[in-house]
Amino acid sequence: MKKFSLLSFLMLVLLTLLVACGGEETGSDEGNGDSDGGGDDAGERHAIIFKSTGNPFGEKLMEGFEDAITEAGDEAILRAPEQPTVEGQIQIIEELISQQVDSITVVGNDYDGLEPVLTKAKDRGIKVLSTDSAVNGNSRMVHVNQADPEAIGRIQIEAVAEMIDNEGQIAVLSATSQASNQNLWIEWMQKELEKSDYDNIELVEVAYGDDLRDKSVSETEALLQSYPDLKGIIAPTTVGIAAASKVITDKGLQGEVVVTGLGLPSEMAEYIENGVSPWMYLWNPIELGYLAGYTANMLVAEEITGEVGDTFEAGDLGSYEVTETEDGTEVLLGDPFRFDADNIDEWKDVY
Ligand code: RAM
Repeated sequence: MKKFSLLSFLMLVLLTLLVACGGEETGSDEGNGDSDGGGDDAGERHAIIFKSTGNPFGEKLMEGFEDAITEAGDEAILRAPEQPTVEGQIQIIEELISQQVDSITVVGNDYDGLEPVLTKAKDRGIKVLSTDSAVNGNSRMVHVNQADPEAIGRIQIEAVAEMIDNEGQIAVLSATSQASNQNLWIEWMQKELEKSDYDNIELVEVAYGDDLRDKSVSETEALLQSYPDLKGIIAPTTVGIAAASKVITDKGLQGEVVVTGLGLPSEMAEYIENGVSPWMYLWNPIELGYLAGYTANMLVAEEITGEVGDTFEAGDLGSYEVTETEDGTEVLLGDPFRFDADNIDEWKDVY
């Protein structure tokens, strides 16, 4: 009897310690998983890794992701390397694997480069998905896409063409040369440019500002210096478009060089108002993050598998379906939205 009580006591101590340790690892999880409709267990840990730190678009995306995860009573882990490199993301993913998180959502700095580490994560039972900048079909279970890449690419050429009256030199100021989202959009821009409507438009260079503000500024300055007749810059990155617009404004080149592309209303309002960027496009980064968080939760709850035909309700965002892409599957948020002088006021305080 005495022996039994000692054993029971030791087991109780061990159990208490285990619960305490578990609590520390999972942070301040509260509530249970019922509110997400997925019926999963509470206390899951869902991680998202953006391209790099200090990008306001990434912060909004992660804010939406965190909303979806905390609404479900789970813990969101928000990470990003300091520089937008694949190595930085690999290191973070290795850490998350050893922490045995339940899901990893990655905004890929490289399409193929994360495959070995993401395969390792999947082999350990972690649900893996990408959003915004896709990783390849072997690396992910599903991609949460902002909008159709063809539409995103083509509308930016249509926009710049209209702004420069279908004539003159244009350049692209992108993010990193490996970013799969920008690279895909640029491919569609190039396809759009093959149309005879654009015979008098010449794409002179694709420059890379790496989604770093200072590098985007110096790349814009270099473009202006190399191509004195440049008429337009397309920056399919929120960091690039704001940097390019600032350079054009500071140099007093309004009316001579136009800027368009993909921008955050909060960062671009002044340049839409001063005419440097007559209009631009984007989607709601908070909603994109929210949809990614919801999808991660659905995968962990095994409500979906990421296969074609899976359907689910993502809270206030409505219903979604998993569809096929060239090398995998995706969930699509919606259409890109145009921001111009008529509507920028409504959006500049939202994101
Ligand atoms: C930048 C990032 C992001 C992209 C937006 C449009 O903030 O490169 O991946 O989707 O721009």
